[in-house]
Amino acid sequence: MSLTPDLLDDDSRFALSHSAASRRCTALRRELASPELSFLMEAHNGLSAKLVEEAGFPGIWASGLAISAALGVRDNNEASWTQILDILEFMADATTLPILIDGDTGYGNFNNVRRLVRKLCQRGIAGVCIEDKLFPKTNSFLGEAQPLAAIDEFCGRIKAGKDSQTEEDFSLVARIEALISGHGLDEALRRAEAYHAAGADAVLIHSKRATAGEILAFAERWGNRCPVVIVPTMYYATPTQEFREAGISTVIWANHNLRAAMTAMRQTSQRIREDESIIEVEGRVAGVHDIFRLVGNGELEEAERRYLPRQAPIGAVVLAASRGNTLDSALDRLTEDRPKCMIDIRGQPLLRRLVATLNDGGVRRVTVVRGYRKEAIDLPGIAAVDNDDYATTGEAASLACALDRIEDDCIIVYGDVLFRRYILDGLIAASGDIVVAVDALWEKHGGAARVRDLAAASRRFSASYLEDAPATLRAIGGDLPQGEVTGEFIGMVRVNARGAALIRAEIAALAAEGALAQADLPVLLTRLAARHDIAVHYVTGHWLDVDDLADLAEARNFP
Ligand code: SPV
Ligand code: MG
Repeated sequence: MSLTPDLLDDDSRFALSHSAASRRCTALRRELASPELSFLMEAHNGLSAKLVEEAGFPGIWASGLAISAALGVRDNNEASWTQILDILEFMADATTLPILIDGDTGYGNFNNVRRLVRKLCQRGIAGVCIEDKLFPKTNSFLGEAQPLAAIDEFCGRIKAGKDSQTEEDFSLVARIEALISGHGLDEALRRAEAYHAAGADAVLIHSKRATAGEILAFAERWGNRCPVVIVPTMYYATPTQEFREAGISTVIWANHNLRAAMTAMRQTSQRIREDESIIEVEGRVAGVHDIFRLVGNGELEEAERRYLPRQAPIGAVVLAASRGNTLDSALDRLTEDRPKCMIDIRGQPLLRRLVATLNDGGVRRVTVVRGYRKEAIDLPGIAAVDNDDYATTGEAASLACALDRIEDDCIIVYGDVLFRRYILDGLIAASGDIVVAVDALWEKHGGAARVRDLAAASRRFSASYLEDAPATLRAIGGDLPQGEVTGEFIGMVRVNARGAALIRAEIAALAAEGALAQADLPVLLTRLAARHDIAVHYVTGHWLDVDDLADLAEARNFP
C-alpha cells in the first residue's frame, strides 16, 4: 500500500514531507556533483514549473529576474524575499522537481541568509544561489562595474547559510560576479577559491560576454575543484558540447520561459485587439482542457469521489417532441416555427428556464427529446435525442427514444412546464421507485377548458403535520370519475434505478402489444400503477404548464 499524507498521523506526515524535501535536495546535489552536464530550466510560477517538469528537465531554476518580471516589478529586490518565498511554495507544490532558487544577495547580510536557508529547507526547496553583490541588487546585465561584496563578508554569508540548513543535502551555490563587474579572471578564481573553502557546494561563474571565452578559461583554470554552474544567456550561440568538454557541471537556461510567454502573450493580445475576435488565435493557444489536465483536475475528481458524500447523479429527460397542446390560435401562431418549449418567457425560451431550475436543483445531465421543429431546440448544456416520428407518436414513444438516458435517479418532465425549485427538491427526496408529482389544489389551477391529466391516489392530500401515510397512484387520465380525483398530474416523475427498469419493461410491453405509438405518459404510468406501487408526491400549486395565452402571461410573471 502506498501511504498518502492524509492517512498519516502528524509525526509520520512530518517524516514523509521531510523525506520528500530530502529527496529533492539529494536530487539537486546529484545533478550538481555528477560528471554529466546537467540542465536547469527557468520557471517563475507554479504553471511554468509544471511545464518544466513536463518537458523532462531534472530541475528548476527559480529565476529572480523572471519571478520579478512575472510580478511586474524590477529585478532590484522590489519583490520582498517573503513574496518570493510564497511563489516558491506554489512552485514546489506544483512539481516534484528540485528547485534551485536564485537568492540574489541573500537579501541582506549573513543573518538574512540564515533565515532564508531555514525557510527554504522548510518549504522543500533544494538549493539556493547567492551572488557576491550588495543588497539591494541590480540585474547583472544592467550597467557596468557593479560593486562587489568583500570576499570575507560574502564568505560569512556562505558559512551562515551552510550552518543553517536543516536538510543534509541542501545546496548552496556561490555566484561570482567578478567577470560581470570587469575584475578579470584572477579575481574570479580568487573568489571561487574562497567561496569553495567557505563551504559552497558549487560556484556559478557569470559572464555577460557574447562568447564563452572567459567562462571556458575559468573552467580550465578552476580544474573542477568544485562543480561549476553557468548561465549562457548572453553567449547563447556557444555549442553546448563545448560546455560538456570543459567539464561544466550545470547549465542554467535562465529566463526563456518568461520570454517565450511574453512573446506569446503580446502576439495574442495584439491579434485579439485587432480582430475583435478570438477565432484566429483559438488553434494556437493551449486549450482549457490542457489547463485542467496540467493543474490536476483529474485528481480532484477522484478525491471528490473519495471524500464527498455520495450523491447519485440525477439526470432528467425532458419530453419536448410534440408541437405541444395549445388551446388558442394565438399560441398556435407562436408555435409555427418552434415547439412550445421554445416560446419566449421574458427573454428566455421556456425550456431554458426549465433546464435552469433543474440545474439549480442539482440535476446536471439533461436530455431533451426533440421532434417538431427540432432545429429550434438548440440550448447549451443539454443533450438531445430525436423522436422523428413525433407527428404520429406520443410521449411514451418519445421516452422510448431516451431509454438509455434513464438510469439511476432521473426526472422525467414535460417540456412546457415551469415549477418552483422546492417542488423538484421534494420530488427528489420523496421515497419510492417511481414518484409522480400531483397538485392537490388542482381545482384552483387554470380555467375550466384546461386539458388536465387528473390523478387518483390511494389517499387525498392532507395538510396535517401528522399525516405521513404514503399515497400511491391508482390512475392518471382526463376522464376519471370526479369523486376519485385527488389532484392533477403536473407532468413530473422521478424514478430511481429500479423505477427506470420498470419503465423500460413497460415500454417494451407496450411496444410488443403495438400500443407504444399511441401511449402518452398517463397511460404508461396508469399501466405501471396497476402492478407496482407508484408513489404520489402532493404539491400545492407553484407550477404551471403553458396551454393558452393566459398561461403564457402567467408564465411571464413566474419568478
Ligand atoms: C536570473 O535569472 O535572475 C539571474 C540570471 O540571476 S541573470 O539574469 O542572467 O543574472
Ligand atoms: Mg537573478
